[in-house]
Amino acid sequence: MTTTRLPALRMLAAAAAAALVLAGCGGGGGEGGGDAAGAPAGGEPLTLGFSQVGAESGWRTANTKSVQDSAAAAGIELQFSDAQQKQENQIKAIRSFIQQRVDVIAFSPVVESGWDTVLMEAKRANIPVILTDRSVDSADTSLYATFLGSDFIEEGRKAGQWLLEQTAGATEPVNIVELQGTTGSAPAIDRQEGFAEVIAQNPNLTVIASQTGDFTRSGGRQVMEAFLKSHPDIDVLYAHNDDMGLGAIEAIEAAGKVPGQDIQIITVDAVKDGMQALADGKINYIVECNPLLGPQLMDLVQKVAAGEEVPARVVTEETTFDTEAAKAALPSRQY
Ligand code: GZL
Repeated sequence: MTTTRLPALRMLAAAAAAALVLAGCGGGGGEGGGDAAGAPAGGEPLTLGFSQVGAESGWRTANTKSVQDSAAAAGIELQFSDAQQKQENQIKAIRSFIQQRVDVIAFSPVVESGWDTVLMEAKRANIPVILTDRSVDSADTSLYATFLGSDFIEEGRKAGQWLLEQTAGATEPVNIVELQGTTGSAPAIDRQEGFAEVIAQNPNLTVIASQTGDFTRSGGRQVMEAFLKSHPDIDVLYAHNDDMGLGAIEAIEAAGKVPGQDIQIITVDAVKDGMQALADGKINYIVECNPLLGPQLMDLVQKVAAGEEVPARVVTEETTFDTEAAKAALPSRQY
């Protein structure tokens, strides 16, 4: 687990920006939206403790950059911790943030379960918690102020809907293999649920194998190699993120098959490498999952720190891409 402070220079710049705003000299703006008033009444910048899942995918890298850039733009001092995809590291980081008496804690829970105890400790310490990207399965929703992130079930439905339309009228069985995200994580559970709900409308669509690739390229490649060995008749791959889909493409090509043609591929995220494979015809459809949560997160941080009401749920805007849409979007793609 690594916990990094913003380099002293950036912190000084952030404090200076906050001081300027406090002195009424600073303007609004900055990536965080609104004014850059990241400072509580005392003039000290707000401190945000952020525990990130890890650095497992292109999506995660873009999400981390968005959080870090937005904190700096909003004049918020960021204590950033990379949990390397381990829940125990996130729990340690949250306890450290509590000891440091940060103003707000935010995190993307690597899995849905096992958070009630540490969230109760934050509540007892009177430190508000914001869930970003992924949610938790705690029955007690008073343990966090709000959840900012995508509707993963809807993302799964969008992937299933595209396949349903592509195979309308098919009389032959359509054999699907599925690369699941991290076991126990909200996106893996929900993307599988949404996809299965929609493809159930066509009995010819069957998931013949489903296994976790842990959201990584290497995981996607290894599991796809095994799928190809045990299933010579795969028609479609549904991967819960681009990175696993890109790893699977390596395995498909190594097996002498043509990705996007012999095996149709649907993924989720729409990061640049995935969009390039889509433009090249190796992936057939991508459901976007927007990682640029930083500006909305900093706005929520300032509001909860000021004791303002915030919505219990903030859903991020996102779309879908086919090959033509990917070609059009690539030149201006931010991540
Ligand atoms: C989704 C996010 C997932 C991405 C993966 O919001 O939690 O984790 O889809 C990432 O690429 O690893």
